[in-house]
Amino acid sequence: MTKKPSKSKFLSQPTQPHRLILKILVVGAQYCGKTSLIRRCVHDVFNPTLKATLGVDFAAKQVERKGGSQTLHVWDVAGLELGSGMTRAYYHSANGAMVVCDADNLDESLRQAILWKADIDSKVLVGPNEERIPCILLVNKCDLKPLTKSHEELLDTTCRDHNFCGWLATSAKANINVVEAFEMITDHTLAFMIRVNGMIVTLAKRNSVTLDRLDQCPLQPRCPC
Ligand SMILES: Nc1nc2c(ncn2[C@@H]2O[C@H](COP(=O)(O)OP(=O)(O)OP(=O)(O)O)[C@@H](O)[C@H]2O)c(=O)[nH]1
Ligand SMILES: [Mg+2]
Repeated sequence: MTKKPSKSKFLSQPTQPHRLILKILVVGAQYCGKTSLIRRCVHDVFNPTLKATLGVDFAAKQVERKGGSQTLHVWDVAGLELGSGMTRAYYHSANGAMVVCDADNLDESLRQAILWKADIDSKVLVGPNEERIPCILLVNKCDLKPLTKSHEELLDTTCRDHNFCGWLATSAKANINVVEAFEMITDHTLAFMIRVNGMIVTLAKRNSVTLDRLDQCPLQPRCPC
C-alpha cells in the first residue's frame, strides 16, 4: 500500500514533476479536421474518408513536457454541436481548448472558430476572478492551401481581438505541427492553471496527494496568462 505522504514534505520539494489530467476541448467548424488531428496525434494515422463525429468523442494522450509527463483528456466536439444546447455540458471542468479552422475554407471556418471561442468564453470561467481558459487557434489542412501574408495578418488580428493564445498552421494529413499543437496547448494550460490556482493539487492516487507551487508563468511573452 502506498504510504500517504505528508503535506509539508511535498511543499518542501518544489521541483517535483507535476502529474495532472488536463481536459482539453477540440472544437471548430464541421469538416475542418478535428478528429483527424486527434487521431494523428494519438494513433499516428490519417483516414481520408472519416465519418462526421456524432455528439462528442474522447481520447487520452500523454504529452512529455519539461515539468514531466502530462495526461490530456481530449474532448472532440462535433462541429454540428455549436448552438445545440449541449456544449455547456461538454465544457464542464475544461482546462484548455484548441479551436480549429480550415485553410481550404478559411473565411467561413474562421468565422465559426470565433463563434466557438465566444461559446467557450461565455460558459467556462475559472478561478476566483472567473478567467477564460487558454485557447489556441489551429488552421488545419495547410497541405491543401499555403497561407498568404494577408492570411497570416488576419490570423494575428483574430488572435488579438478574440484572446487566443496564438495560432498554428497544421495538417493532419501531412503530419505538420500536430504534436506541436498539443504541446502548445499543454504549455499554455499548465501555465494558466499554475497562475490561476497558485498551487497545484494533484490527486495522483486516492491515497496520495502531491502539492507543488510555482510562482511565474513559464511562457513568454505573448501568453495572455
Ligand atoms: N487534405 C487534408 N484533409 C484533411 C485534413 N484533416 C482532415 N482532413 C479531411 O477532412 C475531412 C473531415 O475531417 P474530420 O477529421 O472528420 O473533421 P471534423 O472536424 O472532425 O468534422 P466533424 O466531426 O463533422 O465536426 C475528412 O475527409 C478528412 O480526411 C488535412 O490536414 N488535410
Ligand atoms: Mg469529427
